[in-house]
Amino acid sequence: MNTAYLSMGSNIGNRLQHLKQAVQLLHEHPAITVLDVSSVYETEPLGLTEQAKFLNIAVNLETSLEALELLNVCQSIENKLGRMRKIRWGPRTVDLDILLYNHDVLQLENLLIPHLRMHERAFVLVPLVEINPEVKNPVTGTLYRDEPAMQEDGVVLWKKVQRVEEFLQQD
Ligand code: GSY
Repeated sequence: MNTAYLSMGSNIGNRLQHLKQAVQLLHEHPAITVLDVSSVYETEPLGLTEQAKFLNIAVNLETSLEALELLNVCQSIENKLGRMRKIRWGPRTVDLDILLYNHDVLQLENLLIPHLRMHERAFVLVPLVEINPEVKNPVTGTLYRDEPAMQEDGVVLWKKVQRVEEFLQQD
């Protein structure tokens, strides 16, 4: 069995609902068990700053899928929930990024693990470290909680979450 960490973000429409639907679809997949979901954080947009704030979460899951198969599942969830990839750095209904897959380092054409620049993004690190403070960069061995980006502003706790079921049931 493999373990993976995902980052999810939404800044269009009912942001919380989009994140919940994405987690629900992962949860329903026969080869995936969602183990943990972070609290929900409201975050300042990176890239195009003239856009709505994001809600971001991190998810820990267990899966029998290979990394590329998991990527396909993530992309089909993005498509199902109406993500459009028209504007680079632009607004999105929901974005699912694989951050870590076991302790693997993968450099495939369409998949980099660990996710490129994740260690520089507070909106990725803060939710990730909440669900596992011991998680390390598989390339450098550095604890993600020790990354300077953890101290950046622009990431505010929006809704406390303690269990996956609670997250999926909340309104
Ligand atoms: O990389 C994921 C999509 N995204 C985000 C995001 O999820 N959160 C914040 N705060 N800014 C972002 N810019 C992009 S692109």
